[in-house]
Amino acid sequence: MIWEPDKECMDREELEQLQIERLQATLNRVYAHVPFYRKKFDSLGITPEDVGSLADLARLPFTTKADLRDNYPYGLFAVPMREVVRVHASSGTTGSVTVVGYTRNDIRTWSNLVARIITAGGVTKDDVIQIAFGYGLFTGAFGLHYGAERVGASVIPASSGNTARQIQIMKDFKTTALVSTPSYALLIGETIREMGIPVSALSLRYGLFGSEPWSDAMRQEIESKLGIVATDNYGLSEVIGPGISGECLERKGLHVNEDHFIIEVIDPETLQPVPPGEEGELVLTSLTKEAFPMLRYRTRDLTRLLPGDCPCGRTGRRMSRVTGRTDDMLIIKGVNVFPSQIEHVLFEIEGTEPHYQIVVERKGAMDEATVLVEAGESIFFDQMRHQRDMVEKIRKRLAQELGISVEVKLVEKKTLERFEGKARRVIDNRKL
Ligand code: DLL
Repeated sequence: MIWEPDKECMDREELEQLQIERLQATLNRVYAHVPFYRKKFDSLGITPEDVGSLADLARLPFTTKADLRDNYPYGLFAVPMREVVRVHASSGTTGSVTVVGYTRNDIRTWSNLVARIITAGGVTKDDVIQIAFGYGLFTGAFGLHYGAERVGASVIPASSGNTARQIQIMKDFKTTALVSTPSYALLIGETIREMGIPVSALSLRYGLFGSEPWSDAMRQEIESKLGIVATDNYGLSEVIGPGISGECLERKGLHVNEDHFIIEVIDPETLQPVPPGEEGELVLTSLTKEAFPMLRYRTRDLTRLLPGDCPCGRTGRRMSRVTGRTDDMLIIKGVNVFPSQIEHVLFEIEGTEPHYQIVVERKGAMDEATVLVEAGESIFFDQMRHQRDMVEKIRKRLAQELGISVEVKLVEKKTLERFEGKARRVIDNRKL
């Protein structure tokens, strides 16, 4: 099922015409109402009228997290507060908090966009959907909640945490769809096993997960533990929250809601577009937002645009999973390392659990990285020799994958911290 076929299946020409019209309206709006943008345009000698085609977008300045911070809290709002009906804030994992706002119309748009993604993920009004994101300033819970109500599903606003209670609700209320971070879904899956509840006692069918990077291997693990079909969806509060892109059941990349956002992928060094299909930093421009329009926002997220059409019929271009953030990237001994590379290796190795943490220290002038890996019970209580072999195997594979050597330490099952929201994989103790 497609939520808005007339919008989601537009042909490119029609879509681009709509994009340029909406872009011009957005530029007029920010030029008239947001002094920050007007100043930037004036200093570059650009007026909204100069942007006559989508190609002209490249002449506009980027917006960064620092710009949001400098204008904290309401400096980038394009409407007076009396028109703002909701305020959210970014999680602030990488610095200070940024504040975003929505008009009544924005909430309507947002709900519709999330409804598209929920529908693409298989959920209909016949489903009972449990939202296990933390309700609050975070956009995840309210975004998915309103989208699910828009679809007409029965929404259980469980919020995150209290895992045993989540499972009780899931069982008693006959939840058919789960919404959470992938790491929390995994924890729920493990806890279900520990509680001795067979998956057949649950009614779960679908899982819609997002808000942090995860791999295909992690998807398989979650699917088998929960007996569901899991889809990935992406968004960020600075641009709207969830609702920017999501997978359909083909699961061949995340369809971008291109009638509401223009997507660019750039080289973060040169700031030029990367060749089609290559990985780079995602840059997003909102086309319909009233309270908090966003021009060429540098998300810091790494992705690439995927070629070809999707059999589902949606024509919105697809982006690959977000593999990490440019600012998540660790530079260890001068080599770029992403936590997702480590996750990838661990999933390949039998006998390890998909829980890991990377600890980076500086000893003298040298970086030392240790990957803590949870070992499955059979390995941990096995002979020392087996443990040593396992460590060696992981070390070799990581060295191949990363191009540097790292230490590996096996730890007992359940000793690494579990997360009910976004997982924290890296502990960087270097005072850089
Ligand atoms: O996490 C919005 C969201 C909520 C998306 C629920 C999907 C589901 P923020 O808290 O502002 O907003 O964090 C945004 O999280 O820039 C990415 O780095 C990361 N992120 C979000 N979705 C994904 C995903 C929400 N599917 C930041 N895969 C973004 C990888 C993701 N990373």
